[in-house]
Amino acid sequence: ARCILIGAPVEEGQRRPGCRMGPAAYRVAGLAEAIGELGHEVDDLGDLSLPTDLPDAPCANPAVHSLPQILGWTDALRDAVDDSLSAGQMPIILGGDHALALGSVAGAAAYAHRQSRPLFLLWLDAHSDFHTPMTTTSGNLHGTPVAYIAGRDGFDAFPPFPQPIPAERICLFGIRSVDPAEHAALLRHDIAINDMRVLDEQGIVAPLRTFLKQVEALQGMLHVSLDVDFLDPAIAPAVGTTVPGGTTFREAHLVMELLHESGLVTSLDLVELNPALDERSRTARLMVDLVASLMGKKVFDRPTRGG
Ligand code: DIR
Ligand code: MN
Ligand code: MN
Ligand code: MN
Repeated sequence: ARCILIGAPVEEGQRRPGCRMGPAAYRVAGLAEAIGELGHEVDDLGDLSLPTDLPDAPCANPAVHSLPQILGWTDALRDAVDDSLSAGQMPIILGGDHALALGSVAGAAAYAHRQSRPLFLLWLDAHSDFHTPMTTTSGNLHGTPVAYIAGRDGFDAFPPFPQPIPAERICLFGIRSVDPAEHAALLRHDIAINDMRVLDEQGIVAPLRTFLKQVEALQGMLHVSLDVDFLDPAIAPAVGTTVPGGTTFREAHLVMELLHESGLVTSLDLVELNPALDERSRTARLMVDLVASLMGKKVFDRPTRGG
């Protein structure tokens, strides 16, 4: 693949400072080198910056903060991802908190729409991020991208999402923290919810293969959004919203290896890394290793098993 790294130092989607250092931490941990060693072409676009003339955007929900900044980031990310897909590249977004996915997935959706290809979304996260700006009680917009992508109401301040992704093409994977308003809304949608209970019972392989088969059957594009808190806090401490009971080292690598073997991934977000909370870069290095698995790193080549 021809990869393009896009730094997105977004940290206004939540309240704890530090995610703006994420892109630098990935570079220090050797992300470009790890991808290059696997034989891929890799360019680094550098960091996007927040547009200076931000819209004045009042929100009916007084809890919501930093809306103008997030609207600015959404525009910048959407254009950057659309442009790199249009140039035949695989965008890898170095976050930055998860609010950046409001824009990155919009860019992928705009491109997919022009190509008349269906876009699928794999959301690797402890959280469902299914709030709207009207239902969030924390006011943190990093908890809203899946709702925007699915075309829920309540995003009046945002540009209309280009071609919302139908619920049956969205797969939540690894979730174990869902707020009451998200829970109620998820029950009204047909989104595949592979929460930790499902993964404990079935393992990661069967649910993931089921989803990937759907992508393959429609020759879809696949955007993967990887939140650091998908991982268990014991192996990935550098995130502001740790939730116990996350995926293990081996489970996470296996997800990445299966994604590689599928050959279906067309864009990728790496989000919520907060280097101020890391321990000698171990979370950043784990994320780099996971990307390497996604890009084809393995110990032995094995014939791909059908499934
Ligand atoms: C919580 C936490 N559901 C909220 N969300 C996220 O603030 O809306 N934490 N995404 O990472
Ligand atoms: Mn453009
Ligand atoms: Mn998230
Ligand atoms: Mn999360």
